[in-house]
Amino acid sequence: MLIAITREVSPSVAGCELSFVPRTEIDVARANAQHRGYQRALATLGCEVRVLDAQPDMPDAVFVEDVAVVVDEVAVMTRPGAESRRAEGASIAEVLRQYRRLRAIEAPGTLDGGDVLRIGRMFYVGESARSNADGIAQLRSILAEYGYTVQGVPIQGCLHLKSAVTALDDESVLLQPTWIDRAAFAHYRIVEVDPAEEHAANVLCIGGTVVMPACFPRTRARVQGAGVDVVSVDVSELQKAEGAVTCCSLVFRES
Ligand code: CIR
Repeated sequence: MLIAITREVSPSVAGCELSFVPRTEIDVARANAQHRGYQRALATLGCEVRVLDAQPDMPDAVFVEDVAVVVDEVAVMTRPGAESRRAEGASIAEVLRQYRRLRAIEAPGTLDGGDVLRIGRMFYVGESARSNADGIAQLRSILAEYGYTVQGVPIQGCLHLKSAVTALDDESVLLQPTWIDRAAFAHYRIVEVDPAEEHAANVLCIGGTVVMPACFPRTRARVQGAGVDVVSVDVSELQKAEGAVTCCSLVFRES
């Protein structure tokens, strides 16, 4: 059984961190409705969806992906790069403790889960404004204990590594070539986003199907053309908070 941890949208989401997206008004009720649609999509794909209460004082707390990295053997609590987000992990740690032993990234390391892309036994980690060399080195040393390899990857012009590249399956990636060097992923089959859909590289792969935002039909066609099944969800309000589909859940095997 797959567990998907999610958290309701904070009523204060309008005060979210923004780096590469201009601030526009967010309709919180609509964001919540879209978020429920996202949760339904995960349930349809076989996840047991857990929904944590909103954190009224933490605008970005819906983006649970950023506070932990979960593998079969361990959950690593991150230390998010944005100071405003450092308190989000405590309640997530309490839930993850029910499933995994916990480790943690310590200061001065910083790491956002959005920078961490797993493909098989490899972890690619974005060298971003949110994840520093110390945080990446700590993750490398923790995951090496379990036989995983961690490799830093430079990105430019976007928030996280997974803004620029995500996995379609263990052999294929969906990539935005203006934000990341294709060469780092040359040994995978590379599907590029449609040039008209700048933010389309963030998709969430669950059991062979990818969840992606509904507003990227051209890239969806490319992904389907590569033989990958797609489920589309409308997350337009969450995109205004610089989120997308990977960031709204932590998905892992129950045991
Ligand atoms: C932030 O800037 O931290 C949030 N407004 C968006 C985080 C999105 N996280 C993700 O894609 N993993």
